[in-house]
Amino acid sequence: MTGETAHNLRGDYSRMRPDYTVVQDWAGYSQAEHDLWKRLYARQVALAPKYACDEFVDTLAALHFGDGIPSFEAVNAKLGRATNWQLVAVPGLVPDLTFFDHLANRRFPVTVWLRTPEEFDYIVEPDIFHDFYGHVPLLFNPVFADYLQAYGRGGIKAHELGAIEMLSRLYWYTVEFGLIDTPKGLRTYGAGILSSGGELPYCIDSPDPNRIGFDLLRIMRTRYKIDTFQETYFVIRDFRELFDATAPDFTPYYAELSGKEPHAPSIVLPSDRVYHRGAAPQRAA
Ligand code: HBI
Ligand code: FE
Repeated sequence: MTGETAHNLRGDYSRMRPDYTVVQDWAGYSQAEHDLWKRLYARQVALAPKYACDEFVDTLAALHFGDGIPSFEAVNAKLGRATNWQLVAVPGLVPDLTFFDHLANRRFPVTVWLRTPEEFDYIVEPDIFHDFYGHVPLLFNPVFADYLQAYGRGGIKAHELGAIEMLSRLYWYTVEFGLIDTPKGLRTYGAGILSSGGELPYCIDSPDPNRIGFDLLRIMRTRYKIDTFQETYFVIRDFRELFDATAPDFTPYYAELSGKEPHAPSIVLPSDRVYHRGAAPQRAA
């Protein structure tokens, strides 16, 4: 989310440090919250083998955080050894530049509050289940972990160039809603999908959305919606493709795209490498 300010968000921003980090206060979670976490986890982990990439499923199996809300401290010991990343507790969404700065320093911001039972199926703002269950397992993958740091560094530069909107589309269509082509067929690695009860089967099984091969400039020019299932998913061949795409300096890409009309989320272009053309009627731009 870009441009959110603290006053219209759910978290408690009253006791945060200048870098927006807070204490997780793991002892403060109620049994009801731990039980809700267990229900959310049980639903998603049952679907993971069929729809999530192996890198996610294998790490999930090794981490054992299904019994209740995890303590970031406990996971940080393992995560630090695996890829030298650390989780930092935050009250919720933080300003773009703060977010990028944490990623650029291999710190992943994880929200401390958990959704209500009424939000079991859907929540707009990222809560601890989305941030932790969706994002943390892939931080154990060395190539993906390096990609995320490169994204953070790119974000700081994009902020200076006024290009955050284009760069956040890259994050949206990869880190949050990306698909990956595997010998077993298409799978997802996107946190927004992995933590969603409905979108996890939908992104692979539904005939409605487009599924198009990864193309950096195409993605940075394609708008997205934050409150519906995606109308288009982009497919990488492997994480190396993602990391290599972020190696060059993006300044010339921003220059090439500036002034050009962004694409609607549902469009399919003649230049697209199409895995699946969506059956949904082309919605209004
Ligand atoms: N803050 N805590 C948190 N988590 C996010 O995923 C996040 C954020 N701030 C901004 C943001 N994401 C995106 O808009 C970035 O792409 C800029
Ligand atoms: Fe996220």
